Amino acid sequence: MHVTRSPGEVSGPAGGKVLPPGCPVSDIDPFSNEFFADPFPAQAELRDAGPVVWLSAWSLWAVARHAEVSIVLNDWATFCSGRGVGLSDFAREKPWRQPSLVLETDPPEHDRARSVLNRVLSPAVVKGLRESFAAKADELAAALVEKGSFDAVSELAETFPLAVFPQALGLREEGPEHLLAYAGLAFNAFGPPNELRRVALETAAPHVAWVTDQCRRENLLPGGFGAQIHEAAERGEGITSEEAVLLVRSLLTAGLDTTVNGIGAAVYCLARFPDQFAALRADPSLARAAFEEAIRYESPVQTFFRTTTRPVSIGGVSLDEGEKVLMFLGAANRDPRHWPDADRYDVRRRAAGHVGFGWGVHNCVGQMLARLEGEVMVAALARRAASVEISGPVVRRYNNTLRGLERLPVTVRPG
Ligand code: 4IA
Repeated sequence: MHVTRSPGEVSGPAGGKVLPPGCPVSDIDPFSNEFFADPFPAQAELRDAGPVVWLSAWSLWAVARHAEVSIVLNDWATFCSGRGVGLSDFAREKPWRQPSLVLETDPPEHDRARSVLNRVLSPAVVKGLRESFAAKADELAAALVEKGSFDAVSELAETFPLAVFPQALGLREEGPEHLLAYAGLAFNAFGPPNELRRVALETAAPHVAWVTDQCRRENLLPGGFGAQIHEAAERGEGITSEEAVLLVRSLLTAGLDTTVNGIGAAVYCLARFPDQFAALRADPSLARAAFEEAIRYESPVQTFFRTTTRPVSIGGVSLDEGEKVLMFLGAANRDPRHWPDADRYDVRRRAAGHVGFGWGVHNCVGQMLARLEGEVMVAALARRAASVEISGPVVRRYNNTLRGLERLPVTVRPG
C-alpha cells in the first residue's frame, strides 16, 4: 500500500515542506519503468487516495480524477503553463530549450501564437488533406495485408504519419530518425531528472541541430504548414519571423510522435479486442470513433504539469503559490467516476470529454489533423483486413510522457 496521510509535519526530499494535515501522500513514482509497464493499478490507487495527492517521490501535487484534472485544465490563470509544463519550474531552472510560444506560455501571449496555428491547421485545411491521406493509408494497408505478418509499430504506426506529416509540413529533407528522436527527447524532458531524461538530453545535440535547421524559412517548401507560418509573420499577423521559426518547431515536436502513438494505440486496441474490430468492419463509419476511443483508452500523452500562480484550494487541499501540479490525463480518461465501464475499449462509446487532447485554452491545435490520420488509417485497415491478431511478443517503449509500444507483431487475414 503506497498511500498514507500527512501528519502535517515536515515531509519529503523537498525538506521544510509542511503538508496540510490529513492530505493523502503517495510514494508511487509515475516516471518509473515499473509504473510505465502497468500504470493502471497505481492510477486507480492515486484516484482513490483523494482528489489531490502529494507525490513524495518527486515532491509535487498530483490530480488523477477526471473532475480535478478538468478543473486544473480549465483554469490557466491559477494553474499556469508559462513556468513550464514539465517538472522543471522555469522560474527556478533554465529550460533545456527556448520555451515553446504556445505550450509554455499563458494568455495573452499564448493566444497570439495560437491564432496563427489555428489558421494553419484549420478544419478547412485538414479537410483538403483528406483525399490524399486516405489514399496513402489505403496503399499502406493493402501492402501490409499482402505481407500478412508485420510489426504494427515500425511498419504501420510510424510509417503512416511519416508518409503524410513531414510532407504536409513542407520539409525538404527526409529525417525520420531525427524527427522521432527529437520528439522522444522533448517528451522525456517534461519528466523528472531520471535516467530517461538524462540520457535523452545527453544525446540530444544532433537531433536538435537538425530540427532547428528544418524550421528555417528557406528549408520549408511552398504550400506546407511551415511556409504558411512564415508567411503569416511576413504579412505581419502578430508574430515575428523569429517566432515563426519557433512555431514550426512546435509542429515538429508535437505533430508526429503523438500520432504515431495514437495510431499504435488504435491498432493495439483493435488487435486485443476482436469483437470491436468486427463491429468496426460491420460499420466502417465507426473508424473515427474507434480512433477517438483508443486515445481515451491508451492516452498517448499520459501526463502534463502546471504551476500554481497563487495559493489555491482544490479538492479541499490548500496548495501554495509556485507549486507544480501533475495532471494524470491517462488516469482521468479511465476514471470510473466519469466513465461507465471505464476499462472497456468500446468503439460505440461516446468518448467525447476525454482529456487525451488536453482541454481549455491549450487543447491540442492539431487534433483535427490527428483525427484525420487516425480515422483514415483505421478505416483502411478495417477495409483491407478481416482480422488482426497479435502474433509475437509485445514490447513497450518507455518515455516520461508518451505511452506506446516499441514492437507490436501482428498477423492479418485479408478481408
Ligand atoms: C511545442 C503536448 C504536446 C503534444 C506538445 C509538445 C510540444 C509542443 C506542443 C505540444 O513544442 O509547442
